[in-house]
Amino acid sequence: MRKLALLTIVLLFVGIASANSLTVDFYWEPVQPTDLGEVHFYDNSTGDIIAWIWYFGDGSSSTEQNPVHKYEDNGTYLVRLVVWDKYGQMEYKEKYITILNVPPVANAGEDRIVNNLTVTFNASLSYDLDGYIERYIWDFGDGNSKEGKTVEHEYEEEGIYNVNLTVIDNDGAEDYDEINVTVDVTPPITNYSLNEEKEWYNTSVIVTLNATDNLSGVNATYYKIDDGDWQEYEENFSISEEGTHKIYYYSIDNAGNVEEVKNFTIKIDYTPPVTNYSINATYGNNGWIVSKAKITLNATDNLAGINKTYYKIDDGDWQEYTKPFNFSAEGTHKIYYYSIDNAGNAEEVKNFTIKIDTKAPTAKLNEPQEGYIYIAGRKLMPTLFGNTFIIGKFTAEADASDDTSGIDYVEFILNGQILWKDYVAPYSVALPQEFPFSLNKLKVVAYDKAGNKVETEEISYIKIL
Ligand SMILES: [Ca+2]
Ligand SMILES: [Ca+2]
Ligand SMILES: [Ca+2]
Ligand SMILES: [Ca+2]
Repeated sequence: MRKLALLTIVLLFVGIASANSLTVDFYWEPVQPTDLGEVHFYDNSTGDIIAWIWYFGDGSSSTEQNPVHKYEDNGTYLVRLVVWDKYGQMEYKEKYITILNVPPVANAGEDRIVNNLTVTFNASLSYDLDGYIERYIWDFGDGNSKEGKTVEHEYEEEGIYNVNLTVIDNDGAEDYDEINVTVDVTPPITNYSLNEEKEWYNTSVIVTLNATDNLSGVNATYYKIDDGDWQEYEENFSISEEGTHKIYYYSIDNAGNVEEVKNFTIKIDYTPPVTNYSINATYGNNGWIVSKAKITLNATDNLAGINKTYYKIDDGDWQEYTKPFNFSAEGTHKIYYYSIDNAGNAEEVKNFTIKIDTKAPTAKLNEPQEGYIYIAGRKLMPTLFGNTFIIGKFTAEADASDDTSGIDYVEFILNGQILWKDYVAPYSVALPQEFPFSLNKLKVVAYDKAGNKVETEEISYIKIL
């Protein structure tokens, strides 16, 4: 019984002590909450608390010890916590909680490159999580500004502009974003260069294209050769096919401006000219010319055209051919010739032989001589009145020579008829014996190989036997 009484006293004491120590307090997390997130309230009171009532200040309440509450909007609210202990005591505490607005997020879009002075700006990727954006203010970077979610602005000139977007939400909070807008309305400029500047080439040609752009930079350069396909230029290329070629080219900048197509011409010729000769002259026999010769060189070229024609005679100097020339040197000569075209292609040297013999040979009837008596082929003595007598067999003899083409043959003409043609020196013929006591006339005609001839004077003789 005593024991029980002591326990009761102890319990009473503790109870009184607890009742006396009832305190109320609370805190919340996060410390600076927003209207987007939940707020965790924590009871921090002491005593034998058996009941809690939270008044959140926005009209709602909770009887949990550590409630979670979400505010619908930012603002400052008076939070009250009321507690009761098992002894019936009550305490309360009030604190102001500030629920913050969540600021908006501005989004002006990506950096842009445009090829039009009129540019549309769109801020629709901007947002405000806990409300809405009330104002969109654009600063176009050229001293002008405009308000609106989507706006259009016309720049006066091309350039790179720093565009700023300010957004303001329904609680007055702001955010900024900026983008660079490159306004480029000028196409790029492409130039070409060649490894060598010439009108005609006899080698392949290396073409280099170089493009520059004022603002946005060159995106790509294209070219095509003659009727070929357009291809993107990456590095220099060569043109090697013979002929006249047109190369077309242009570039596009990163804004999409397209340069007008330009072109240039390359002319390639690998083929040497062809020169032919012709000889205007009177031809005799055996290819011999028996007059002056006029020599014409005629050159043609497939593409570039003839630059010069040269010729030389035998071991002489080369000279430029300008017009047909006369040639009259006696004998056999070689004429060399070739041409060069305007691309520098030289023809292989060719030659032809020209043989000229304009001079008659010389001839002389050696036997018989006029004014002698011949017996059995032997010359005996001169006659008194210059007559010539031949008795018995007799062989007439002649000399003939030609300096240039040489003797072809010698004719012995007896009484106007060809008695004998002798092709081999010494030239001779046995005189006929059929007509005794006849008066005869004999002469010699010598021909050179070109067909030139010479006649000796006729001599007369009386054949006795
Ligand atoms: Ca907001
Ligand atoms: Ca440009
Ligand atoms: Ca040629
Ligand atoms: Ca001759």
